[in-house]
Amino acid sequence: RHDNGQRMYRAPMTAVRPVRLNRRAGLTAGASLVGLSTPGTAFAVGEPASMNRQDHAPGTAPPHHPGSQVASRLRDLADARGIRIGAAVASRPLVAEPAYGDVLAREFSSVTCENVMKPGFLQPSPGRFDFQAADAIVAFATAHAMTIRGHTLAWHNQNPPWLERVAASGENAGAALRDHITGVLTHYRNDGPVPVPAWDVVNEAITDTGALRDTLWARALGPGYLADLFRWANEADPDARLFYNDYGAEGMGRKADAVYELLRGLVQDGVPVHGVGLQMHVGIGARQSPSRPDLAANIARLRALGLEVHVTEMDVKLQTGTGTDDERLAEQAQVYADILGTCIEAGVTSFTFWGFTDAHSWIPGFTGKPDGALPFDTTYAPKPAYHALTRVLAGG
Ligand code: 9MR
Repeated sequence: RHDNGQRMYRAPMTAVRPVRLNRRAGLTAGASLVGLSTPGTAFAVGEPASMNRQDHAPGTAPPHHPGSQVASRLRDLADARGIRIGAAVASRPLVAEPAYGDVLAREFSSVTCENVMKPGFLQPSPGRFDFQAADAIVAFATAHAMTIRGHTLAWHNQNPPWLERVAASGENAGAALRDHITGVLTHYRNDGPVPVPAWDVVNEAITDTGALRDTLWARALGPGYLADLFRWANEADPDARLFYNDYGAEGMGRKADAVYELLRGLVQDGVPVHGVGLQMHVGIGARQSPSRPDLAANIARLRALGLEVHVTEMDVKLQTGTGTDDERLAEQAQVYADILGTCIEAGVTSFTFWGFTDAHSWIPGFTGKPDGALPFDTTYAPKPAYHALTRVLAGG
């Protein structure tokens, strides 16, 4: 089933109201940030009227949001360390909640579209590309001097039904995927008007036990398919930095070994792969996150292949731990700090969270339990994790 990936924002139709668009974000009236809404209208779902976006003129101070004031921004501290600090961005709150865009622009120097650059959004029917929602996020990023990580060209989830059918038929599957990659990277070419410097070309192609995952693309194109995808991407935009992205391959272990071997083979064969994304969906509690030595060793061997290493989707679940709320938040802060510190020492160049506020996180929808896995709480106030991250970035 094609999942539009916005399940957690759905609310009864009675709660749907139009909201004003954010001029500061570089959006034009009529742009739709919401994949499912009628072009020409953007909707906020289930927000109180007071959350409607209040525009303010460029160059003036953003409106005050309770609890959101901080001493030093993550992005300034990260700049000084030579690392990008990023967040995955959802389209709806960027339009509907003033604090969302304000904190995003204030704290982060990189954005990833949480959903809208996936094939189901970018090519909903054969040959008809729809870049509107993705370009709105790119425009926001550009307006705030942030870089963009493109995510993702090939995956086994969030494909449009027509592409799934083509892949299943086996006929013209390679041509369809190649056309998709070429269409997307041509739009986002680095010598064009909407450059996207880095792409997750392939997402999650290895299983938890280290085998090649049996996906629609592996079935249609055969076991050597990954090399072709990187070559097609490189042909479409020779300046794009091309990444392999996966979860559960951060520390040492069977899956990390398999990802390493895959990349070693690609590099050896001269395939244009430039980096690896370690997703870093981890948690508090025993064995819920990689140890510092394991993480450092894995990053070191990947870098020894000549690859750039990014952390691409970090969050730290609280539900995997025990203790009082304060104890769990302190443990979460320690996990964030340990991993960021290890990554900086090991030469990671970009560090992205999968969201940034607990108001919008995939974790509760996925696990069926409330959580709080991100550095800002639901009111956009910085949590202990945020302060721990700033201390690590400041070198303390
Ligand atoms: O956060 C995304 C969520 O909104 C979507 O429903 C989901 C669909 O599978 O994808 C989530 O993002 C995933 C990312 O694209 C790849 N790594 C795992 C992320 C969390 O599931």
